Amino acid sequence: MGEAPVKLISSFGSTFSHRAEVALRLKRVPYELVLEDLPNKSELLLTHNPVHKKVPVLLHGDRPAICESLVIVEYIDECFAGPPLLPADPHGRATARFWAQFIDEKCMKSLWAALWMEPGEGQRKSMVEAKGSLALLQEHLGDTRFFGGDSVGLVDIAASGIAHWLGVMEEISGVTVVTDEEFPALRRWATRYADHEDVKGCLPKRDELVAMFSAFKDMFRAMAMATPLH
Ligand SMILES: N[C@@H](CCC(=O)N[C@@H](CS)C(=O)NCC(=O)O)C(=O)O
Repeated sequence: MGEAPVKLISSFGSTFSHRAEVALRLKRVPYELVLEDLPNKSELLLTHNPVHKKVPVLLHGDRPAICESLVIVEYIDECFAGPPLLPADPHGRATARFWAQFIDEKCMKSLWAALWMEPGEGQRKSMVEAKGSLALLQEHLGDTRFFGGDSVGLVDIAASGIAHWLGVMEEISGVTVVTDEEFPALRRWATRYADHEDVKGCLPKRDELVAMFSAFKDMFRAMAMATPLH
């Protein structure tokens, strides 16, 4: 099965798609990248992810598609040889999954609200929550190079949005969450992650992200206000 062709349905600038692509690169899996225009979703995407209609979607041979970025990363890890993305022991694996889920459920949601809500009580509470969650994440990192130890693993991949996309969103929204003073270890990790050879090869350029996401500023604000965290 390992040799069957791999196709990744992705979209430019998608942090979730980056997760799947970087996993393929770290494992040295040849793949074809199919870029979606999300406002005009293709039949390919709608057919293979009829439930969420979102990227990334992984197609491996003629098996049914795999959806959801973290599920895809784990599938790639199990299916292909190459450096492991999760620890070998069940406890280590469970711990990595816990932190990957923490990033999506706690960090990303509060960061989004802190960055994009109108100034006020809700935004202030979201900022406190975002910084509290990032502080826990930083504590979990400790003084290791990567969350995965000496090499990039599931948690690093899950946190890629914090490493590369957060700075872009901070610039566009005019709200700063992560500074060198408050989060020195997290900032060092972010640089290390973005400088990693396999990561670099599939990170969208910062200025292109700024250009793209600037156009969505009003939409982001409206979305954050429509579903406030607090
Ligand atoms: N939980 C999903 C989130 C994927 C996601 O939100 N993808 C966005 C692009 S970054 C998307 O396809 N959006 C299209 C839409 O919401 O219609 C994952 O981890 O894969």
